[in-house]
Amino acid sequence: MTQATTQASTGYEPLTVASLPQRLGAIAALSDRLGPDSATWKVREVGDGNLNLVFIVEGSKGSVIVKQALPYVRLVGDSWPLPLKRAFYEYNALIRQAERAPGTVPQVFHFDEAQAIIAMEFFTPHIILRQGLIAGHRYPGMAGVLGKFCARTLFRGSDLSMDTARRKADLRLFAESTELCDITETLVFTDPYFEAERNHHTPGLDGVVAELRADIDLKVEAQHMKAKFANNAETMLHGDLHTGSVMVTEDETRVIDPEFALYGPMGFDVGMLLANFWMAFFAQPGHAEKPGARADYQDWILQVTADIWAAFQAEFSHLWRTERSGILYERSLFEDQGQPLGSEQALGHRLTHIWQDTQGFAGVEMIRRILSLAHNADNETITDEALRARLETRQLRFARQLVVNRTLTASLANVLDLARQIAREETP
Ligand code: SR1
Ligand code: MG
Repeated sequence: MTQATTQASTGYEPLTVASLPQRLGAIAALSDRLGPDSATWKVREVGDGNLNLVFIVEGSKGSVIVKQALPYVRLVGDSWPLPLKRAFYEYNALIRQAERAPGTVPQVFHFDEAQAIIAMEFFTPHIILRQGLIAGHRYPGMAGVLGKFCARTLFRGSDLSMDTARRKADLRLFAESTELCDITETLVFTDPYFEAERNHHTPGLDGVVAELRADIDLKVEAQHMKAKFANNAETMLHGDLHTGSVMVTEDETRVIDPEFALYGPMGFDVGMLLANFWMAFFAQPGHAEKPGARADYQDWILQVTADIWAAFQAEFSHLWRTERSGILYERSLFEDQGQPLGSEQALGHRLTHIWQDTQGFAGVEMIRRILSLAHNADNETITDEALRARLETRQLRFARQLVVNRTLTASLANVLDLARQIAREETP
């Protein structure tokens, strides 16, 4: 891989640990927080994601995160170019999420579109949730925060809440984020279902992978999920809401990294989030100190997913009853006509629709994290390859059921029963 080069037309240049203090030292929004003498700032590059440079900058007064987009996919190299404009979408998503779910996302201190730089609040001593789940840590208030975050951002970014002019302006704005949208369309919904060039999987999975790719019902349903993703601009999504996009301490939960933000179906964010907890659930035997040591912890993870969904439903219902001011299901048609039951009926239908989509999107997310390009550390850090293959096989079987049976599974309790049952079965 060669390093990103200066882009002559815009003056874009990637930051380095050495150049950052001098390049950003004159920005008052940063020196106010870090201290005026930028030569004394301590800078570390900590980006371990798939796409960007991420620096922690510490000064005498405090610390900030400086995130800069690279003109290519970091995970792959400069053979896969990617527009810098994704920083613009991330910035726009962050300021909207801050309005819609206050206190949950990093505050932005400075944005430079030409340099694709966002300087923002550094959450410390928080860690990435995925690492906490691998280590077996519990986070008591997390489910409530995540459920509310989804309900607030998804409801308040939709036609249920926004006026038509602002909603359509936002739809136009995010519709231009075509390259990141294309990444999701390709890596999540298409590549897993055939031998795409960028795919890879654990060697012991060859048999089950062949079975899945021969499974016409699964393939058709996965394409129905892709059609929903591409055609249903219900709300502004985070777009990449996995456990690597959540930072936690025992008392605080924060959501980061919405660069994949786009208008899409509500169930996409909820489904991706629950999928990543379900993958953490199935992967636990690969991290157990001794066989069976993580059994209680697995129960806790499943309970978290139940609590997220319950918090989501409760908050979404509350917003439906108190903030429904957009162009859909207008109060003038229901409450104002003395028909509050009509609006409750419609709410029930919307929640059922989101629940069905949630299952389908959760299933395709799990499948792609095992078969497509971008895997997750829950599975990848299991060094015993045979064990990893067994645990991933269970995830694939569970995911297949979610996608194919999403309209038939009545409740989340049924889904959790299925997870427990598949986790108990010995995989051939
Ligand atoms: C090429 S980017 C691969 C993945 O990383 C991001 O976090 C998204 O999940 C994307 O699908
Ligand atoms: Mg990310």
